[in-house]
Amino acid sequence: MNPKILIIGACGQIGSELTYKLRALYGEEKVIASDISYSNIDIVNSGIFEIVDAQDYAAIKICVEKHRINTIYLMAAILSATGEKYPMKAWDLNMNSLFHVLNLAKAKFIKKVFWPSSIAVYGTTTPKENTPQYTVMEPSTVYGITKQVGERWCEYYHNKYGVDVRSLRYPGIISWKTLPGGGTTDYAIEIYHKAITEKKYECFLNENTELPMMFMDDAIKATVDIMSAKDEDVKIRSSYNLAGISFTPKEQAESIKHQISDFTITYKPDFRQDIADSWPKSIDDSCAREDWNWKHDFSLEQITKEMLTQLGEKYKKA
Ligand code: AKB
Repeated sequence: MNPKILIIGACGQIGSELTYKLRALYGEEKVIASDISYSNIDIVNSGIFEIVDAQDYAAIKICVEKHRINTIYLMAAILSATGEKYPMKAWDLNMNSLFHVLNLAKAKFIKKVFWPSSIAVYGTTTPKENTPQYTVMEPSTVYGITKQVGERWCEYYHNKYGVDVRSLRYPGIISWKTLPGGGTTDYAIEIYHKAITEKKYECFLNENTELPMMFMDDAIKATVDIMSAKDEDVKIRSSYNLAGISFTPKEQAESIKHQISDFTITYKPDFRQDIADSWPKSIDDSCAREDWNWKHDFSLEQITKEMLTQLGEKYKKA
């Protein structure tokens, strides 16, 4: 199948980079970017862009029919930290948008769906080290609950209605092009911005909070790989564990100091500490590695080098 793609939530951190990558792979006219507002002017100006509210079934359907879309990447979501401030908003956006897209696939308006899940599906009762694909899942955040419930629905729509839905449990994603919004892992990006602009950073998690993380290039590669994998190789239709590396804020600060020797970090944990404490420290992603040959590339040192170089140039130009 030649993909004709709609990205919902294309202005966000992952949606924007996915838009650039998919356009490079399939051609500009094959990838329609959409979001609820014109919040990322680079994306708006980079090709075909439509205003689409992810909670409006009719609006998504009109866009699908207008552009003869067969594949949707649903990247719109309220993340963990913002979800705790606006629980019902998070529930409504994260669940309604998923049902709309799954129902479009069930009704055969589209053929394929990508929907991101997260390490937030896990909770305090989950084994923390090398967390297995199948284990106890008792998420304690609204975001985590929506992702866990969403996974169940993805699997249900696949088993009951034959919907080709594919999903990954993203760890914290580190990138320099578009800022993240409202996640617990956002500190791991802010730290690089502050290292360049102020040479110091006050971290909202404590120094030994170890979390699973990944560079954006790896996350995009995983997304493209699972979507282009053969149908029979995608054996898990809830969501795949996905891992890159794991580190603490202290370890990340050390890696920054290798390049900016006078960088300093202080710690002032806030409400996000409880969220981070409920998540795994590291992830066993052997199912993804076995089923569709997933492999990450970027180490912490490589991420730090790339982030400081790219952001350094960005701030120089600004
Ligand atoms: C968040 O921190 O909420 C997200 C995630 C891990 O899904 N980055």
